[in-house]
Amino acid sequence: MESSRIALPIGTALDRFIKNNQFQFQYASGELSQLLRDIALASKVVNREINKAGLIDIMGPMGSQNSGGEQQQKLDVLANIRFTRALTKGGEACALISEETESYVDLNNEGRYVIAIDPLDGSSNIDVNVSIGTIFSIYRRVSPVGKPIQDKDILQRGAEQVAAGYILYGSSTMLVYTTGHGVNGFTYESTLGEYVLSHPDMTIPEKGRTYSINEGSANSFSPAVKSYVQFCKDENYTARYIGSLVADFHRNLLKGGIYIYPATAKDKNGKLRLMYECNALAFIAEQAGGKATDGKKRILEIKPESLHERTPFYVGSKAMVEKAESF
Ligand code: AHM
Ligand code: MG
Repeated sequence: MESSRIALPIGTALDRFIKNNQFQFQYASGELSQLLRDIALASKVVNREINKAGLIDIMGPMGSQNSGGEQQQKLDVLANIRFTRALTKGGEACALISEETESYVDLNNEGRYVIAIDPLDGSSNIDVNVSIGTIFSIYRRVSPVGKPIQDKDILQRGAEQVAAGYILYGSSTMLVYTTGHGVNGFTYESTLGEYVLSHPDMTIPEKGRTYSINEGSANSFSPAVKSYVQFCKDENYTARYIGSLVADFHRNLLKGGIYIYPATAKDKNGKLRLMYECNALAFIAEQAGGKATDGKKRILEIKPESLHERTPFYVGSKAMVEKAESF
């Protein structure tokens, strides 16, 4: 794996980085590179809109619900429009799976890729100026181009991802992605309008001392999860929970830690969505040397039965996820 990486200096612009590493892709025709650029461009537009929230009327609820029956925020809808538009214009993606739409969107083109995206995750944090994120997974279309899109194109296992990433709209805006050759992080330089390489070849510490779980639901955790949380306390670990998956994941990626969203009484399969929340972060975690499971099974091995399926999620430092599993 290492031998196929080109080391580029910190400060390298995303475009150049993508171009220089294009040879790593199995089907190096430039389309995947273009897709990554389309996503990066849409994220800059979303970033600009997020930064204006509070000044113009884009905060607060939309008055409608998403695929999961949750309140859509105005920015959820705006972000969905921005990413859909960028990916439609680009023409490399033939279908789009989004948290914000009930069924997948057929883009009616010759694109060879299928995208699963949560355009704006953690959106309950928008109104209070707390970090939010975008999460995306990229798959190769399986059926021949030109024929109708089939279930097997859409419902692919996470292990089939050819690339995945997230954008964190935080104290600075970052894009972190993998194409299966390690993980690289880029920080947005707003005066240049460019993402620049700031975190090359990211690896997650084997073990950390931070656990992230919504303990407000502790009464309905399984005995195993309760015992693991007690273990974290006995070990004097630090509890950190932002309630924005991308932000919690990113912190743990840099510092070491475990993020858990287990099954609860309210959400029997956990709350998080396999296809556009868990798979991308699982791919990144593994590429960084970490681990992601549903408590028993590798997330990337789960065969989705439906677009919006949920799964319990344990992700982060390898030794910590294995310890949690042992409970
Ligand atoms: P969303 O897709 O509606 O924004 O929900 C996902 C978010 C995650 O970012 C976060 O980790 C989780 O929901 C927090 O849920 P809870 O408030 O139940 O702890
Ligand atoms: Mg979400």
